[in-house]
Amino acid sequence: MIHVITATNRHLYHEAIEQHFKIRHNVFVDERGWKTLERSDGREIDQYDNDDTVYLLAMEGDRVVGGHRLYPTTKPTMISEVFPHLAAVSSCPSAPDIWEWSRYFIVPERRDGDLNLRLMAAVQEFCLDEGISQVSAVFEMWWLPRFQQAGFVIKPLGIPALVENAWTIAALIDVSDSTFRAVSQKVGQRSVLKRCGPQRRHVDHSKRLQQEHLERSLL
Ligand code: A1S
Ligand code: SAM
Repeated sequence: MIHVITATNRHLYHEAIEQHFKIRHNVFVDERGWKTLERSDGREIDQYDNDDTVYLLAMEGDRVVGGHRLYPTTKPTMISEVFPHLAAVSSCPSAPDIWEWSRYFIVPERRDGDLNLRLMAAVQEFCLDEGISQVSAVFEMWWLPRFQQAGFVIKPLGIPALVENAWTIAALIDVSDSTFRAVSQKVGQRSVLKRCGPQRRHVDHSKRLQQEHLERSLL
């Protein structure tokens, strides 16, 4: 199953979260060569890993085999802080019901297509459950046919540009019942998510972050 991990239930997943930071280092720094993310402790962690991050991690027993994360766009995001030029046609997304999606990975031994579909289903299921209507993301162009195969509807935020020699685009991806139905039919399961321990409502949380930011800026 794909576990929903946030600040409210993270105490149940300490080992899994640490394992996933190490896998991310292996995958994104060593395999993908994203050297700006290299850290001497072998854990890949950036400014979007904090109490507001939601991790959707695929686990087999205690072993993390894949995952991705979501981050509220009512806070500064990777698009607004690192890649605003990729959203030059529209503006950088910022709304309680839009979350930024990133760090999608599968361990090499599970790259057979099956887990990939479940991870695609997971983002749609989680967002539908939570009232999140779109996710924003920065991704290399080779994701486009992958999204199309999964039935995802994409709206570009700007024109593609080279990021470290890879053609990359920022886009919004719609969350919908029809997309979720299409992808979960391919998976052959109605639900792929597992929730343990205390949960929070994420759109409400994102609204609170927006309000706090507004109050701070008025001081
Ligand atoms: C992005 C942010 C997200 C929120 C969106 O026949 P093949 O091997 O060519 O088929 C491949 C390719 O078509 C394509 N593909 C995968 N990696 C590619 C790359 N680096 N460059 C160009 N094309 C690539 O997908 C097909 C299937 O890939 P796969 O690895 O055999 O299997 P699977 O199970 O679909 O896993 C795909 C992912 C991307 C999850 C896996 O390869 C992985 O974890 N890669 C490292 C992490 C990564 O690059 N993540 C994307 C950036 S976050
Ligand atoms: N979509 C990606 C993800 O899911 O994390 C990141 C965007 S782009 C496809 C890949 C490039 O973004 C790489 O060159 C990587 O070094 C850079 N990158 C990823 N996270 C970053 C961060 N927090 N700050 C600066 N650059 C980052």
